[in-house]
Amino acid sequence: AKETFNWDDYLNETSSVAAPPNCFRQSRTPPRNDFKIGMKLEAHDPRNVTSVCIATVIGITGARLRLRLDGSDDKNDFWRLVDSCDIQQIGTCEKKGDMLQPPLGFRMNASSWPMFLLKTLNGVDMAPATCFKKEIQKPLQNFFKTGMKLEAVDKKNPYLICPATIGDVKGDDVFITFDGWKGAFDYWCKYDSRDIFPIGWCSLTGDSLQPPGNSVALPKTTSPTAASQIKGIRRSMQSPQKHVQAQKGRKPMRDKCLEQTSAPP
Ligand code: MLZ
Repeated sequence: AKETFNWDDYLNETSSVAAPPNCFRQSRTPPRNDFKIGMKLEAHDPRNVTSVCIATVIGITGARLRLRLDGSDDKNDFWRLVDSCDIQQIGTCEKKGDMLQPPLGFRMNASSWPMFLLKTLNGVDMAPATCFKKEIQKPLQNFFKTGMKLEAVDKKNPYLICPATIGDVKGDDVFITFDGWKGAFDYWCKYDSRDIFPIGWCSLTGDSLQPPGNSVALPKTTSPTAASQIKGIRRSMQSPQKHVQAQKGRKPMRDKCLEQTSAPP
């Protein structure tokens, strides 16, 4: 899907602007991902953030890790950037005089936790300190403006990063709306969320940016100019691949019909 979506064309077609990089709490050059699958680390339990647990790297995607807490099930995997402050080297917790905790929903009897932990840490492939990158400072204030485009994690499908638009701004909060999904995946977050990225992020990290969805939410009262703009966008979305390529020398953004509403997962 990566080749089929092009930000420059999309910004043109939607007459919109990208959110400038200084809006985001993300390093300008995405941090290098030096982790390997199977490595273990300490992570804050997303369901119980005051507890620090042992986690295993289950997958690697761009600058993010797919993590699973040891002793938890396979239904609660979560994704963290390699420069997230939610993850640290094994031993950090103990150094601070804290204790490693069983994850929420520990599969076994609570009394078996000490033995489980001992076994888990025995002969483990610990992620070395060099894997953990420093989280950058957050921007001094919320610089986002309504209408700016960005790349954002779909919280309902957190392995996906998708084209999005700032739908609203309130104080330190921003409303993330996903292009072409009629609001089904939209959410509010803080401007310094680690789940939102400047455009071009995925192409730098090697993540595959999802193309926008197929449904265009039409404004209730459509001005003649907006109407013709939408028609233009629709035309470019509907054009068969060969036709668009011949015409503009690029690939279409999507091949399905716009009217077709894709169901949420
Ligand atoms: N399972 C879903 C994924 C939708 C992802 C949308 N992201 C904004 C579907 O294909 O319907």
